[in-house]
Amino acid sequence: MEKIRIGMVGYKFMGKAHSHAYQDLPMFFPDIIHPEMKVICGRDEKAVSLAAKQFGWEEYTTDWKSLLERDDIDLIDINAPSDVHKEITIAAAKAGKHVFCEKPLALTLADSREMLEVVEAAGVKHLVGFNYRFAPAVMLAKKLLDDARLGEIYHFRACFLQDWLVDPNFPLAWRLQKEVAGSGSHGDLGAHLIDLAHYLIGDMTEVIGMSETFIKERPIPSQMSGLTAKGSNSDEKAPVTVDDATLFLARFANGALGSFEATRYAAGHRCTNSFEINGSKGSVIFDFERMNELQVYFTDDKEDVQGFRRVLATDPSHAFAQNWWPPGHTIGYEHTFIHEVVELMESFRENRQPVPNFRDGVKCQEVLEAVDLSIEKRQWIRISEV
Ligand code: SOE
Repeated sequence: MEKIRIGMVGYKFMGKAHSHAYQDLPMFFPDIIHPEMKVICGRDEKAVSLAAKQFGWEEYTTDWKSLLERDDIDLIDINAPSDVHKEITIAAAKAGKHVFCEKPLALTLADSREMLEVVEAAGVKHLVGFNYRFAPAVMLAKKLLDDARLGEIYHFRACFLQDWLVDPNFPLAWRLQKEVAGSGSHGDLGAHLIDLAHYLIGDMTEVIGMSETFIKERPIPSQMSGLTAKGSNSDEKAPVTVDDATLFLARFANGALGSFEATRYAAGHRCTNSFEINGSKGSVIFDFERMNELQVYFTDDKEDVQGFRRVLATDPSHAFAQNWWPPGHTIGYEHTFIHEVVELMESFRENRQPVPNFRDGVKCQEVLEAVDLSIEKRQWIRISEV
């Protein structure tokens, strides 16, 4: 197999990020299987035709079902809003196509389980878009944990803080509508934290949460243009049906304690996706806004120089670094998607499932749902209950 031929549904924020990854990959990873950007699909013909040209797709269509009928497409990339993930995934897998789906996998846990069942029965490859795993500094934290260099783990403390909803006139985007997005900050931002927790620390056993919708109604958008849109032309308002912020506590199977905070109301925080891990032999701190760095502390450093050191994850010993620039020449957000696609392409060569796949997507959805249930019941919920 020389190339994986892609049909992509969605062309906005994630569509651009994925397209860029497909475009850039061959230049920096010449020795692996490459994607072929066949067809991009979107509902608005004018917009999708422009995206096709700008992002480098061979063709465009407004009918996603037509992608499934084509013999020259191997994989469907779904980055349209969450309410269409399930239908497209199931149809794609049944048509024998591999699936790369953005997070959160589905609107509900039951839907995500059904999606997993179908892709497994179809024997296709499945990848879920938890791109932050692929920041080399996060992968360095994972290596330190796997090598037991932080010892026994006591704490995982994570925040995903954004501030694009602080403006009460920010319009009612699809991410604020439950029937399209499933949930608000919880599924959009918290999902990334939950996945990082699973990747780095392991399974959670129980959770308890709280959430709030601070601004209950917002202007109906005349047109949305991404997260930076300000205000709306419409005077008419409609209810926000998702959480603005969700916080929860968790216990991990290995005995560690976790705390999680996801909000779009943290003024001044544009994209603070951060975590801290404390173990018996040391700690690490990661903040996505300084994504090339991992702060590392070891308890056995000599007392007179003890303290957090800033490790730049750009040396040849760090994940993916050899394919980029000389040490100290940093990479960005878009590279997490390129690394994600490298994992996808390598899974074809190595004849295995890529990671994170739909099993990880379902595990994340279990925690999302357990937290929702705990909020509803105002009590701790075991993950095994959902
Ligand atoms: C918007 O809140 C958003 O783009 C999320 O949807 C992404 O998953 C996250 O990576 C950045 O913020």
